Amino acid sequence: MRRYNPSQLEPKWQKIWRESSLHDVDMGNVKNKYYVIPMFPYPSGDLHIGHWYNFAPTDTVARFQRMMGKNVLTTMGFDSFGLPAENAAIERGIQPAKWTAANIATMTKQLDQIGASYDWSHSLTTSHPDYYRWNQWLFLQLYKKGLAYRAKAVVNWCPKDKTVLANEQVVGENNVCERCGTPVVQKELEQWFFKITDYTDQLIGNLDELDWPNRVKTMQANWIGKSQGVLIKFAVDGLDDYLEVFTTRPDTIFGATFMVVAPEHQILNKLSISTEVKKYIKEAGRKTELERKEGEKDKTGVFSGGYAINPATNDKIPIWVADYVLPGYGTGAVMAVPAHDERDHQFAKKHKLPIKKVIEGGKLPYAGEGQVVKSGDYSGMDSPAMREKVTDDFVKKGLAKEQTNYRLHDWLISRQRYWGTPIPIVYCDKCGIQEVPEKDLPVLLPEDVEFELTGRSPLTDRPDFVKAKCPNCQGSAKRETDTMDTFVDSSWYFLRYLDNRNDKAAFNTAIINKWAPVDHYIGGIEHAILHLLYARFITKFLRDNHGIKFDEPFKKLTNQGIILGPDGLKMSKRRGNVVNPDEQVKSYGTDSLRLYLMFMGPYDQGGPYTMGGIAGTRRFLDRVWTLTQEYLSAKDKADEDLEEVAVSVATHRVIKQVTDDLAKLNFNTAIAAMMTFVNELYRLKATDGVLKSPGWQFALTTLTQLLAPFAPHIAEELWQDLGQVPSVHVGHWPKYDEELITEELMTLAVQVNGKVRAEIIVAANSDEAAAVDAAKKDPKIAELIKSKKIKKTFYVPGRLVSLVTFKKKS
Ligand code: ANZ
Ligand code: ZN
Repeated sequence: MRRYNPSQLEPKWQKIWRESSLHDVDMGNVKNKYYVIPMFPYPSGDLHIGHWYNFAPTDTVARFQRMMGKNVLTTMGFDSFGLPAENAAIERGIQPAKWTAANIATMTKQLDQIGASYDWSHSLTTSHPDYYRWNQWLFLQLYKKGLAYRAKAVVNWCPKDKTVLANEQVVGENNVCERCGTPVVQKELEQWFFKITDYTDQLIGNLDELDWPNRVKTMQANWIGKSQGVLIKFAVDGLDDYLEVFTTRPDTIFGATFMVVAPEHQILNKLSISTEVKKYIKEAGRKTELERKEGEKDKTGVFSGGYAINPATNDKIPIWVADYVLPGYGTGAVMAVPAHDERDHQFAKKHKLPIKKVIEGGKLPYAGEGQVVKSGDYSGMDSPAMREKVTDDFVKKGLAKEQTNYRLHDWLISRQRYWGTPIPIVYCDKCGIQEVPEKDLPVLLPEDVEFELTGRSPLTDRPDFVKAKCPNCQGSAKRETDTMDTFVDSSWYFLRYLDNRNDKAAFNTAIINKWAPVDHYIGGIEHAILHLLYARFITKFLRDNHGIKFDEPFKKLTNQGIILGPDGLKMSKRRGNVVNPDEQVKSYGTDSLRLYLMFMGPYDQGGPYTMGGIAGTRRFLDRVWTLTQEYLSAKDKADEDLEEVAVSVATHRVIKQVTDDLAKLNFNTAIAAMMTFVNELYRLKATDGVLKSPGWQFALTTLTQLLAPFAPHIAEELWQDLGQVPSVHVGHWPKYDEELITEELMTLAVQVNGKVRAEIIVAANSDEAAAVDAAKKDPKIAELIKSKKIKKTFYVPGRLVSLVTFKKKS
């Protein structure tokens, strides 16, 4: 008998599929289109098990949909711009372009091992000019609409290297430059932004329509952070000026016992502040926004020396400066209500400021609703009612204005980095900012640059890049040396996949409108916010300006879970618990690895990778193989008259299970159903003695079909062995006969000593003996009655089986 040898048959089929272009899609046939992709990877150089966990199940979805009759497009690309290539260049003295190309070559080979049904002719690499040229085009479209603009923004700045640093390049307790150890300062620089805030309402509004995990929708909504409140003016004592605050709780205004402003607030220029306050402001300027949020618990702050007048009570209340108030949110000033706001409460305790309760409810700080007290004429009202009333009253007095605030800022897209898409702008002394004409795109990124250890972008040291001609006056101009955030690259690549060879346009809109949106997008939860938000924004922009006819880029989204090391901990080189997929393929084969990844747990949860586990799925495939080979050598002796109901019912049942489970991406239960089915076949084989009844051909061909999306290679081989043509992967998904399943079977509750302990499924015509027998074989029941003797049995056909045992046998 032929042995199952995946290391021979897997590469064989991969070659045959590739050479026959089996998975190349007919783009002209859009009636049944199904566009499913994983999130494309950054080419770090090694395909790790997390990639497999994203890509293999995505391919299973693609193969399943194809067999269900869909015209499926699935492909793969590389998100190849970004900082790691620059770091590698500095560490190893290799050009980012070369390093990236080498990594892509390695990963492409590793990707082949997955046995995925990619149509590689739709692939793309974002660091190639034929892609990033269209990034530049996109930038210009946004610019023409006023949605790409330049403005000052605070950045991390190393005064020694004279360079901007990303947050992760600011290290240590004292926030020093990762390269030279100099303390990092915050500096305002001109940066490029995309005006995503023009789309805020739609970005929230459309969330409802999406077939996405609720968790992701909530994260997006929180990130956008829509908050309805009021702007209220507080006069500043002794100045002809006022402090404006943003509050969502104007009903607590009688409890505002002090004010807090951000260290950056302009009012501080007008108050005469002490050196202590100046020092505090300077220190706050050194912290990043993230650190300020983290350090919030300390509630540091200083009294500014100034006072404001609470417009509700006319009390003079002190103005404090504290870095828990963020300059970029609301007005950068708050009315502090320590009785009803957690942060204000902590601050008041620490700095011994008065706390005045104005809402009845629980223990302070009480942030809920309740009856208003100590609030003048408003006392006695419910807090929501007061909110409306006090807002109205203050608006009438010209002291307040209703306002909706968002946490979402415009998208800062410029990076003072080399390995990214050059921004297509030049600066002319005479004409100012000038866009590079579309016909002159791409602005090519030089691929042979020198990395000075200064950390400065090598582009700034390349006169041949920087020197440009002004498109307006033809005079000399300077080219923009900032490059784009790589999130720009990934914000529309799924559209370019569809028309990736187009050298006249970013894409042909007619093709996009036929094939997009993506029907199913699968990837990690780490992209729940930024990548998806940016892709949604760019899609809406293209809809408004470039004829795209849909609102959202990804109809359905699935997030996979995380694979842990065999020890149950996060995989890391340091811990030595990293599982290398190449080695797993070598030892067990691609199909076993794919199957195991989908069997180990619910897909959105992941779990620990165990060697025993993959050995188990390999054993399962061995059993499938052996059974099929045994059948093949016995089938000539088939006996047409043999009874085959059991085989047939079991087969129809497993089709239904796997079909239903796959549609819901319940890979693990689908695989478990196939395992149960194979066990059942082995049991039937043992009873029949030989594999002679005609039902076996049906059972085994069906099994290969069901296995095909999961373990495509062994399925193809056995399909051929069973005499089937053409490829199992272009054939149809098996259908089940609903009647055969439901008519032939019934569910019975099993009682032990009067309590329902299990449910069993038995043939509909079972008599009492058969039902009792089946009940005793149920694992749960078997365990319960293990050391007991049955005294009496009881049977209600279609309803239940009841077992009564003797009290413990002595
Ligand atoms: C008084 C008050 C009383 C507040 C109370 C809350 C509870 P969201 O919902 O997130 O928009 N706030 C306003 N600007 C701030 C800033 N720049 N930095 C830090 N906090 C700021 O939060 C709005 C609330 O956050 C505002 O309502 C304000 O505190 C605070 F019982 O005003 B509240
Ligand atoms: Zn000019």
